[in-house]
Amino acid sequence: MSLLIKNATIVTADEIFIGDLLAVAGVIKEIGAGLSSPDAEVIDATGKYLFPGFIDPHVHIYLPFMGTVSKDDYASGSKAALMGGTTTLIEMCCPARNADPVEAIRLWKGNATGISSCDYTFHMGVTRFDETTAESLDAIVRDEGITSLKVFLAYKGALGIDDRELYETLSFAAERGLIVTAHCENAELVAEMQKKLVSEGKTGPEWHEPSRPVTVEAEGCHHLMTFAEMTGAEVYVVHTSCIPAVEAITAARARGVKAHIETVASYLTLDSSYAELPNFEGAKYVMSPPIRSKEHGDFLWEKLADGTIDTVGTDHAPFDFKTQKRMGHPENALDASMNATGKPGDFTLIPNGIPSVEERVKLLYTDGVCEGKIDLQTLVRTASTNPAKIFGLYPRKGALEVGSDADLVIWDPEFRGEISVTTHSMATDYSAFEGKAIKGRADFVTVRGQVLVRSGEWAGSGGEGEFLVRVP
Ligand code: DUC
Ligand code: ZN
Ligand code: ZN
Repeated sequence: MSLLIKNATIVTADEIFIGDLLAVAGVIKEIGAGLSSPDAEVIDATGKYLFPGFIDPHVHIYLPFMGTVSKDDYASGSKAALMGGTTTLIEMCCPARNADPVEAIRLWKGNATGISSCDYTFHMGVTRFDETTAESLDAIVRDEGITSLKVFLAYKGALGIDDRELYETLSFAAERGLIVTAHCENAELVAEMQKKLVSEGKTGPEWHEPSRPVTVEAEGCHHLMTFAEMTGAEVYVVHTSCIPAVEAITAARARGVKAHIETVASYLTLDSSYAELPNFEGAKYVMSPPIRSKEHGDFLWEKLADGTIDTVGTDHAPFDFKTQKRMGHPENALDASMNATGKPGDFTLIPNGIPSVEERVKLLYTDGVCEGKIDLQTLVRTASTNPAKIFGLYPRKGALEVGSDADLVIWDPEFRGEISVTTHSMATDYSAFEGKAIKGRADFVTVRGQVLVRSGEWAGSGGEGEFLVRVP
């Protein structure tokens, strides 16, 4: 099946021009002016942007975490992604510390196979490094087509690893040309701050941010940078939220460390006041690292625009408000054993995460492009092209080039709407962006030429996505 998109304003990471694009058998066949193809479905994109499919480099679809499991599956998660213009998902495979890594990646892949409508791959979580780990990871790279790893410097006693394990993971990756993504917060400091605040009776969601202040994140980043410098590993800091964290990474870059920086849409468009909302509503905004005060968000926009920050993901981690987030409510604590003090009901029990895979591009467009904080090319560069380049998917993904996959987003800049839980496709019972006015939407979205969103409506049937094999 062929698709001919006419008169679009074609936007890539490097240029903007008006033209036509012909996709045949799932790949881009021709880009130019006055194209015709008798067999093709023709879409008139006059007055609309044509973007390469957006890539979310950081999502959780299946996440057993903090005593519960995230809410989406690949049916809802990939549909939500596509409705928002995201055509490729890179999910974190996060096995329990005692789990077998090969079994884990097969479990995570199995969740997506035949169900995901997006194309997808995984960062392999290293939650333990012992004498068997190198062999398992080699098998995962060779047999499962994975080339990026994920480590947590936070979540002590759960997903987190210690310094010896960090050293071994980075050395292993450096030897094999793999990239290591990392959640950077000092786990000991978080644990101590949590204990202190809860013992002082500071138990509401608004105390989550003070328990993991910017210094704690900056220390985590500096820590990772030191280990990357010592081992020569290429690293990627996920969900960078604040000024000192970016500064710790740029200082390391100046010393020659190969480090990439990701931020997420929630840090750019929300601020710490949301976690202070009454009636436990603040729990909706609890994620880690926490959402910071506005000055940090402003700084992140600047660093996105000037190219310091490489990518924007979401850290989509969907938990229901009425049940899961309420695990940290005094009246509804489900598992007192996880509490830092042994008492039920405090912010340390609120599952960390914000559902956002559907909203990333809308938020970047509305609050970034329309407000003059970033230009269209920066949108494409940070939300599509750079993730593809960094994670070995370019130019199959992240590009509008002859031979690239026909992952296409026709964006209507005139559309005006509002974000709401009543219309979103994510499985959660709330939206962190409820009532937000939105400019623009993904009108048509294709994955390898298959039209999965048509005139802003879902047109997929599920399972159209493919696993993306990568090689180091
Ligand atoms: N941070 C979150 O907020 N949720 C999932 C995991 C993480 O690192
Ligand atoms: Zn994280
Ligand atoms: Zn994450």
